[in-house]
Amino acid sequence: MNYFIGTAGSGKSTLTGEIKDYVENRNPEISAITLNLDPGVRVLLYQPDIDIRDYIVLEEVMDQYSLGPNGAMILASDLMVNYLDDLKDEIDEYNPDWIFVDTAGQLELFAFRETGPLIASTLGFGSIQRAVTFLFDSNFVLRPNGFISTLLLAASVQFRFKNISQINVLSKVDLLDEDQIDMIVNWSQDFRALEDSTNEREKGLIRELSMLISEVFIQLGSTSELIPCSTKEEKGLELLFGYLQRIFDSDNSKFY
Ligand SMILES: Nc1nc2c(ncn2[C@@H]2O[C@H](COP(=O)(O)OP(=O)(O)O)[C@@H](O)[C@H]2O)c(=O)[nH]1
Ligand SMILES: [Mg+2]
Repeated sequence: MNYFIGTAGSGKSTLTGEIKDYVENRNPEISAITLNLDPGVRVLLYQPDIDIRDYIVLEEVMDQYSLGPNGAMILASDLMVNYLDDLKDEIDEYNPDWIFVDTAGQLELFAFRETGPLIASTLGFGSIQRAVTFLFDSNFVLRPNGFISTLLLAASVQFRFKNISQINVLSKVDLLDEDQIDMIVNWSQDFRALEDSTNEREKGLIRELSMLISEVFIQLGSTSELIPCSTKEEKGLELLFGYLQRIFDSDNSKFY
């Protein structure tokens, strides 16, 4: 069971649909389903197998509680916990090998309120294996400042989902050239390279921040290393799925 988490527009929904197709096309013996946990999304390019919108309709929440779209999104996210048994029943009916979970457009709704971690622990009932894949949007990480802000977010997400292994993905790499991809991946592996790319005035701050962040990842048993992916060019899906399989293979209990 893998949760895709990232800032609005980082590519979560697209990757959810694409990785399911990738897994099923490449490995016909593996069954995979998608679960949409974004109650506010209007159009999805994939057809989710299980959909929170069957239980919660944003417009109805707005009407019923006289809320605007932002307030209704927060409430709708919180209300998801009322339908966990229904979601579990649907999952049981599919009994899949893998579940790819698409989360709310705005990551704070899922990651920073109580709902997300609660859902992840409740749906991860029994010995179902879970992972979080955090998306770094290529549009925002080309400069050290943007990179480090996203890294801070990734670290907070890892901190919120402490017991769950996290994989970090650089999404939409078709928007970058090879040198830029190498540079950013290098930053994620070697914070000194990040410091070297930073201007003199900010070097000290970047050094301190990156050391702290790296410590968060290490303490929680993961790494900040980025996997470059593009759904547009079908790039990196194999590598990402390989990482996910390794997380789950390291534990011999049943996984979803
Ligand atoms: N260039 C490019 N655009 C992408 C890629 N993946 C998603 N997008 C675009 O990014 C936008 C947001 O994607 P979406 O999956 O809805 O993001 P979400 O808000 O995180 O679910 C859409 O316009 C997608 O077409 C990619 O690999 N490359
Ligand atoms: Mg989405």
